[in-house]
Amino acid sequence: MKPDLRELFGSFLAEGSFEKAVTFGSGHIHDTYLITTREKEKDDYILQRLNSNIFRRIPELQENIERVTNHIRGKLLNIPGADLKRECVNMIPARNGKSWITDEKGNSWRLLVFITNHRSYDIVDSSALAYEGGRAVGRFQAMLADMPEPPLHETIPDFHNAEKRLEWFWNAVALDKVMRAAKLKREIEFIRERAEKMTIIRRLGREGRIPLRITHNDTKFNNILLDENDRALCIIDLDTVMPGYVHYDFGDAIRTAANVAAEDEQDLSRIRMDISLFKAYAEGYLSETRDTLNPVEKEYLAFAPILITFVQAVRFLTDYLDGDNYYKIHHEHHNLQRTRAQIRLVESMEEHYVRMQEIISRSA
Ligand code: ADP
Ligand code: GN1
Ligand code: MG
Repeated sequence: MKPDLRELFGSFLAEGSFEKAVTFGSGHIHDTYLITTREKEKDDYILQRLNSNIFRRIPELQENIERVTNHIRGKLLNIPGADLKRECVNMIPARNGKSWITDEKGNSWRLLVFITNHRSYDIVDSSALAYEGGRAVGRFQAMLADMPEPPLHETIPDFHNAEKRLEWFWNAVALDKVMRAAKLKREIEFIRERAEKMTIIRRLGREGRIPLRITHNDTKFNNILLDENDRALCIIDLDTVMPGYVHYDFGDAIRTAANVAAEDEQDLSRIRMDISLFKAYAEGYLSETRDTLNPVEKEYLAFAPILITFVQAVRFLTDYLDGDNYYKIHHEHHNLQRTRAQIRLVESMEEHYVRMQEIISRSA
């Protein structure tokens, strides 16, 4: 049975009356609806059914987002002319006094103010846009740098931990739950060949050479909303904001911002990393973070996109081997198509690696 979206909407202290609900966006995790209200002057809303297979502790997840959005709102209040409805995610309290509700089936739902007149891009096609994305992510990290104690909850443990991701991958290969491994020799070999060098960021962390900071951890470009002039407004999708290394955000952003094709492009010959998009993103990012990053963090920025794109390939392939339980898929072999696209992108990044290092060392 379909959820009664009107009734769910009524469980929150929103202004305006329900007009209609449509599914919205291209996220891979939650079920997201745009709720429009009848009154022109009232906000519209985003209603989300949270994916509790992936986020096991909804109260902790929501507490993180409450803290993060309150902190950012506090910063914006000190910036003259800041638009608090569009430059920050705003969660609407529920009638039960919390920031989410649980329906009779045990599903959790939350309501956000819809950020009006925004633009969102799955593919970036100009340096100006890439620069703006970099600036937004850098600014986001800077705004959260002075979050008071206690540390944020780890909403998905070991989220970007390459060692764990590889361990789970090899388990999925061994289990071969849906008998797909036999046809994946080339992809499995690609992962095996590179596995060892992908543990470097964790090792630097263990050795105390790079600090844990508060990072977003899901800086896919379509999680950055821009205004009608393509200036960054807001970073959304705050479920994974938690302690992390800056390389996670930098790498994941380049994975989407500098790829000239879609994340799941089927025609592999169309996939490549564009070095001028990389340069623009890096310059935007460093314009906000140059003074805070330590030399080792800077030294490994160029490697970060290779690491995160590799880990993304591992994650898509693990899900494919597991029978597609994690990411939303749109056809039977979608996770394999995504894996192959990410593998091709890693190869393209490897071809550009020396140039990427030069660009970072020049502008850092
Ligand atoms: P997922 O984890 O499934 O990607 P997101 O939180 O990113 O979920 O939301 C999915 C999509 O919904 C986003 O890509 C964006 O298009 C849209 N969206 C989410 N929050 C807002 C918001 N506050 N205002 C406008 N659009 C939003
Ligand atoms: C998911 O939520 P969304 O669609 O922005 C995933 C990211 C992946 C991305 C790949 C919580 O992001 O980690 O990089 O898909 N989010 C989660 O497209 O796993
Ligand atoms: Mg998203």
